[in-house]
Amino acid sequence: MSDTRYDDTPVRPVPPTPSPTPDALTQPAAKPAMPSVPFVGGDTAKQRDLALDSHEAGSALTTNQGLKVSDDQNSLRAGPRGPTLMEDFHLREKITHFDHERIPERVVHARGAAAHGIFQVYEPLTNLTTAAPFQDPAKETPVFVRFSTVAGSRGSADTVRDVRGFAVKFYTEEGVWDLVGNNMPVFFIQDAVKFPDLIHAVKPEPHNEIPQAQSAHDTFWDFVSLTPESAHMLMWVMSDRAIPRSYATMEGFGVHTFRLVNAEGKARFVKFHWKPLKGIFSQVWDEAQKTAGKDPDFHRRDLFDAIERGDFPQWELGLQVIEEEDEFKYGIDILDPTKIIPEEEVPVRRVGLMTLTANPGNFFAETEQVAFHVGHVVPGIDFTNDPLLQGRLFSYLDTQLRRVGPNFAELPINRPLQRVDNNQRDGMGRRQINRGRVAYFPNGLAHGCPMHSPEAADAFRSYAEKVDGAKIRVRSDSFGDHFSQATLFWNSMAGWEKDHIVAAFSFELNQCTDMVVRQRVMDVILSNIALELAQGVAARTGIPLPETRVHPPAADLKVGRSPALSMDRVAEDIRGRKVAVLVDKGASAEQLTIIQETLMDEEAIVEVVAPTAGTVQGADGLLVPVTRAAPNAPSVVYDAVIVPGGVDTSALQASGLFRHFLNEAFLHGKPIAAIGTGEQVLAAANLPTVLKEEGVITGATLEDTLTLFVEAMRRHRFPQRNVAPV
Ligand code: HDD
Repeated sequence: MSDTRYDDTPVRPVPPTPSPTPDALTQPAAKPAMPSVPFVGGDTAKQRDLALDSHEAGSALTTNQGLKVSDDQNSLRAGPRGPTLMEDFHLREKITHFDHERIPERVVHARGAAAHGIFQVYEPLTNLTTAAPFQDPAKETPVFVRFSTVAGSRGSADTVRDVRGFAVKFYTEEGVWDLVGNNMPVFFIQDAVKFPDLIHAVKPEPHNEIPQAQSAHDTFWDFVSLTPESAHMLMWVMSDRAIPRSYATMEGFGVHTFRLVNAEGKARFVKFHWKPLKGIFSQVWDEAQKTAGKDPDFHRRDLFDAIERGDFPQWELGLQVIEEEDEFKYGIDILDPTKIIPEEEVPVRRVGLMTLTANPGNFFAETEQVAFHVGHVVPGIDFTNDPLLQGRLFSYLDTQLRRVGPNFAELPINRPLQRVDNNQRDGMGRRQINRGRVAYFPNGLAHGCPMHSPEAADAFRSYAEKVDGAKIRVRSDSFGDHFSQATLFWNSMAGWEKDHIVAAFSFELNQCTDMVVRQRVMDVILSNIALELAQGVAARTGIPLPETRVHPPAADLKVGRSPALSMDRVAEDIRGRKVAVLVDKGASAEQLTIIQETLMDEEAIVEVVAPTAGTVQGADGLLVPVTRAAPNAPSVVYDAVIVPGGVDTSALQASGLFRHFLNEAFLHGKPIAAIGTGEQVLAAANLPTVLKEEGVITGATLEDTLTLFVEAMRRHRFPQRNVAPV
């Protein structure tokens, strides 16, 4: 085709453009390989359902009206250097679609990542509930799980200090059930009417939109210090629970008390828990802040990569079941979402397993458009009068209508597995074609269809709770104790956890500039939780301790401990943990192989980090392939580090990057091991080399080093080095 194909005017030669010619686009030299479209994965009923919407690989590019496009890379113009023509419908369609690509981000929980999976109950729970996922151990219920931070916008970093959302959509054969929880079992407020205030306070301040994804600013602390019911939740958010190592190492909680209802109509109260099989582990604060810069996608990447390599994250579902007659037995109001029922009082019964097995095929279509709603329940699950839950029942439907549109339930990721049939009609983006003239009930013209199901055992019927009360705007007195459980949390922490909480409160308050706000947090919140906590924060912030306590001193109430609240634990294994092996020329290739094999047998991920990418010349003339160059491999993205020996480690010893790597790993309490001459590298980094009890392993044979190293990694961190967050 000539340069004058759009008009006859000869043109001056122009420099060659890098864009392919139309011929090159239509006549590829060889048939291209099929694009590897990530399959929506797995073979659950929901994934098969989603596959119906996938497009065909190898198909021709068309407009949205189905016209084959001859050239998608040059707009239609009057001459090669002339103006673009309005007539170019393909250009306009492509650009306008692009202009409309975004939907409003979630007002909270905007930043998230999700995966598909399955849930299986261990044994039938028919005595407790008719809910479909709990009837048959042989049945796999498809799930879609979205994890999120709360305060940050869509592009914010994963590792900020925040609550994490833990929302599970069950596609049951009786409809969709959403369990929309968090990684903390309580909430800041007791009544949904306060939610807009809470979120306005924590979001960036409205005059300058600062700070992003952080609670460390005046407006948040102003609000919570005037809202003492937030005291218990503040303890969780200032603990390391708010900076998880990964989504797979977080607990999840339904927070509210719900109801389980069985076939006889008998109801019991229930609290839902998700217990991660990989254990509960966190980062430390300095590490989390640095990770936010080095790898803002840290959690999203961890989830995606783990699933891609077949290391499927798993959680057991746990239930705390309370008989109706025991409603008032626990000294708290079970309708109060700022309270837990300690696991030591009502044990968590583990009833089933959730496994995440497949990544979404398209982030927008699935993770962004998924629409959760606490009101999506199935027969056998019901609500309680928790005033926070009651308000949520309104908010979620409303937000989905605004964010995703009136027909959000028809989108592939949201639609139930069952056929939907009712008289709701039309609205923007309607997919279903409802034929016929009848869109009302009762009708005779469609023989009464679609019909009610008064007799059907699997129809939803609300639990017939007796309600009788005056219309009043008051909070029950039973919601009045805001501090005992905050103190319980404090009492249950290990020493290092307390240190981290003191450091977190101090960091946040030192970011606040308003002296009245800072003092109020001390007077109203901290001093009423524990004197030791208040003293620790006072010492680091300079905020004076109050002379008298505003609230009755909770510490004087007989508050015990709940060991289940502590994260001071050892994991069963080191599956999915990431180890850096630091090498440079002269490293022992033989040792490296043994290290890799041993750790990979434990299903850890081993990456060889060297000053540059490519390969390094190891001892014995062997070439060692490098996974990542040191500038691309910050210590914060690894859980542990090991330095093999070699003929000559002088290059490693001299490397500033490696010295920094090792020091940072030490600061963050990570297991560190060195073998043979590798110890010289630790010494060159000025690290102590005799701290076996504190996770620095030296002076042992290769075999013993690896045994001790795996053992140390099961403990995750050595906070007793006591250098990390301060
Ligand atoms: Fe909420 C999203 C969890 C209280 C209003 N919430 C949202 C998500 C999670 C939670 C995990 C993200 C879902 C997703 O991944 O798409 N929210 C909670 C928990 C709460 C809670 C555990 C307390 C126990 N939320 C809460 C209240 C209100 C809302 C009291 C309003 C009165 N939440 C919303 C919302 C969001 C939302 C505005 C924003 C985006 C969305 O729903 O889809 O409706």
